[in-house]
Amino acid sequence: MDSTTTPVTMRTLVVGLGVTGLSVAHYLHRRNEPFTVWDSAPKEQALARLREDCPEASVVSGDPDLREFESADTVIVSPGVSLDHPALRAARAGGAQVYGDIELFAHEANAPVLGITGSNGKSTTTLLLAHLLKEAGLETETGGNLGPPALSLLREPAPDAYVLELSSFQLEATETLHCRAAGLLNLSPDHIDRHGSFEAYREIKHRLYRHAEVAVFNRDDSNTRPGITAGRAVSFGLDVPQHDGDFGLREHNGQTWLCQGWDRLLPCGELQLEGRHNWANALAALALVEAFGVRPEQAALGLSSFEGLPHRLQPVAEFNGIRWVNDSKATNLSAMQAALSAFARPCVLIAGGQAKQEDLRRATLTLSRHAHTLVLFGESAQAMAQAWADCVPIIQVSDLAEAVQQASELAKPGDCVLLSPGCASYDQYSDFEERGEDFIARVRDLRESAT
Ligand code: UMA
Ligand code: ADP
Repeated sequence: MDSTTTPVTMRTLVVGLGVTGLSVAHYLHRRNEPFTVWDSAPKEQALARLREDCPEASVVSGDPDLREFESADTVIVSPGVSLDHPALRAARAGGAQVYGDIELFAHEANAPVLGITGSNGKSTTTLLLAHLLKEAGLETETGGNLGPPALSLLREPAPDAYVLELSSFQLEATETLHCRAAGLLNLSPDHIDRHGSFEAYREIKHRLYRHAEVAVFNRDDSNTRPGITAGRAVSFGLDVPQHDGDFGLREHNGQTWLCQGWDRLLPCGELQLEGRHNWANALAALALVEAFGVRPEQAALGLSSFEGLPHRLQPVAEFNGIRWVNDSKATNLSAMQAALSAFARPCVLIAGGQAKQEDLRRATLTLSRHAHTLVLFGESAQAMAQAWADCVPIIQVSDLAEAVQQASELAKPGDCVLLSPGCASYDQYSDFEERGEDFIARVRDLRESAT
């Protein structure tokens, strides 16, 4: 899309009526722009909300009428709908501009934007960054992929900054987003079914750097290194930084410190977040905050009051000498490996669900170092058991209830039982939150029956 033109024209189609579609509808309604919503199977609740808030909108459901798409001028697509969808191909063939809600947001943003993407750690780093800015006395609006949708954040008077978590699905449909600073945390295979290959996924993630003033990258992950077209680059990593402006770790008096160049900022032990991966997230947040004009030594003061998010290495209970930890948000192998590595002692690991297209053998070394027993459940249990048979004792069960029961029998005092599935939840749950809540409820039942 041409960044100088108004993005919405007369024949506008909104594709998808989830939270994004509704936020787009509200946006168009406020501007008195006529539009039609298409959703293959809209939810009754979303329809009711649309009818109430935007009574002028027409809605089409079921199979798309390709002629409607061919004659559209503008199609605003929800992130869950692939740009390869036949209806969107028809729209492009007919000359329509096709883009997502973040592109609309980019045209409307009335304050600097800090953008965060990556395969893992986006939500944690986004909320940590917002927390640091707030502690520094700045007002932010925070959302995007972690919700609420970006367009719903826009307000007058403008906040000091918008902090956005951005997914590959959103970046794919974004052209002109200008970030004061853009952080790409890490890259490992994810959403390959949608993007076709790791290279395509990587390229889409790099779109965040395109109009960024400062590109924050992870020097431990060469896939995140920005190309020459990006703005000023600042790196973070879990080693000693080689340049004054970069972020990393230093040892001092027996403690590991977060630092920038030579300057020590905070001992890692003062973070409430567990695991070295969270040190990386904290360093990325500091780099982004600095790009916004807050001094890292001031921002670091806010790090220790951040408690982390539910379902990410969330402590659930400790009884009979056993710790139970919920990391249900680990929906890919890299997140599962990061979680396992966060514990000093080997864990009983509960894993499984709907596998992503990943090479399971990639996790064998971490499993043999950090798990003493594996309890596998869900659709992928059989494939995982086969791939990991020679590195750790395995028990296969049918669901999480059974997994918790088995884990309680296998764990010894001093152990940690970790739910870090390494898989999506959709085979047995509606989302990772439902899976995590189920785990928490079962662990609490167990604790009650144990006391
Ligand atoms: N739909 C169709 N045709 C299709 C596919 C979907 O009509 O081919 C319709 C569905 O019937 C449904 C609507 O589209 O009514 C849903 O749209 P959506 O899937 O884009 O979902 P939203 O509710 O708009 O939520 C989206 C993000 N969803 C996805 O990327 C799949 C949410 O991220 C995000 O929080 C929200 O926008 C606000 O920005 C979720 C997610 O799973 C949490 N993200 C992925 C992840 O984190 O790994 C990328
Ligand atoms: P995202 O929004 O990218 O899914 P979250 O912050 O919600 O990221 O964390 C998702 C999962 O990834 C959790 O299981 C968490 O423990 C793990 N995780 C968080 N940060 C990292 C990181 N930097 N590297 C690898 N795994 C991480």
